[in-house]
Amino acid sequence: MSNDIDTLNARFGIAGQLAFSEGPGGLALAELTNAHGSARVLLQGAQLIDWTPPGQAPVIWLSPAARFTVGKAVRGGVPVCWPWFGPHAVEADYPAHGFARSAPWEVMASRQSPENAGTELRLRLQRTDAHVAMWPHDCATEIRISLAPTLTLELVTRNTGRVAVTVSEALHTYFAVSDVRRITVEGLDGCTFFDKVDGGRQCLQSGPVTFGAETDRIYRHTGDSLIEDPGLARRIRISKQDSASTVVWNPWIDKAARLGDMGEDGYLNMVCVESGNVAGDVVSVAPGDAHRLAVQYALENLP
Ligand code: TA6
Repeated sequence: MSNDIDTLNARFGIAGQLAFSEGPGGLALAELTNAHGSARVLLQGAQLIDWTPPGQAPVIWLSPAARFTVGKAVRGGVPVCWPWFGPHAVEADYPAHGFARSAPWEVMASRQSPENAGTELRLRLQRTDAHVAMWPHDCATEIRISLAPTLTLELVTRNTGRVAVTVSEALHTYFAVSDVRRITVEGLDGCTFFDKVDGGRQCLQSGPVTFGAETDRIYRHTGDSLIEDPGLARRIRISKQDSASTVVWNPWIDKAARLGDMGEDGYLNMVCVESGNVAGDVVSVAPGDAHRLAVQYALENLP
């Protein structure tokens, strides 16, 4: 199915709630709008790049230097890391974080959700020969995005083949913060983590996570986490289901400069808190089964 804008609007548009357009770099864009705010989703990578509740600053960070290029993940938003997280275990030239985040996805469905006055969009990964060459398994990969009182993303891996498949995955969410030096990430106290800045050393988290240098940690963690942002007088609550890993990342100064698309001091205004199943917590999906990784993001006012 093509991502022809007129066809998309005819088939899936919802008056006043969901419209498709040609976005930056000519990439097809879905814009969701309702009483709970607005969100924008690139069909490439099924990458949400904006979520702004009413009266709030954007909750999701998009690099001011983001490049919108066909076949390349955009810096910021919610990149979908699938069917592997990080570098490929064997093939160094395979794309980091898998191929889903830079691939074409097709719209499967859209609906108003009367139960919560929300708007929902469902997308499916379009398998290409290149994908099959890198990952020769039969899977249908879908994502459901719902703009409602909370923002929900649900990544579904459906095994349509005859043998079990193993995936590592993450919703690699960039959250917008006032100043990363003045926020804390709560909810990880007592969790073990691999410190990727220190050679993957296993450590134990004590108290909240604070930021004063490059931070790249894979926590074994299944509960909620909270980004406390006094500068914006808000807390972002991150709830998740079927996720054994939480990744916390800020590139800080030198890595941000090496990345080249973080913008001037962009690292100060973002933190990644990623929900997934990575490192030792890969997921095996039996033939005919489906695995659902889901997150809900909600804002709370700080007193
Ligand atoms: O999730 C953290 C991480 O794995 C970091 O190590 C860093 O590589 C980051 O992802 C961004 O990766 P990307 O391929 O998007 O530049």
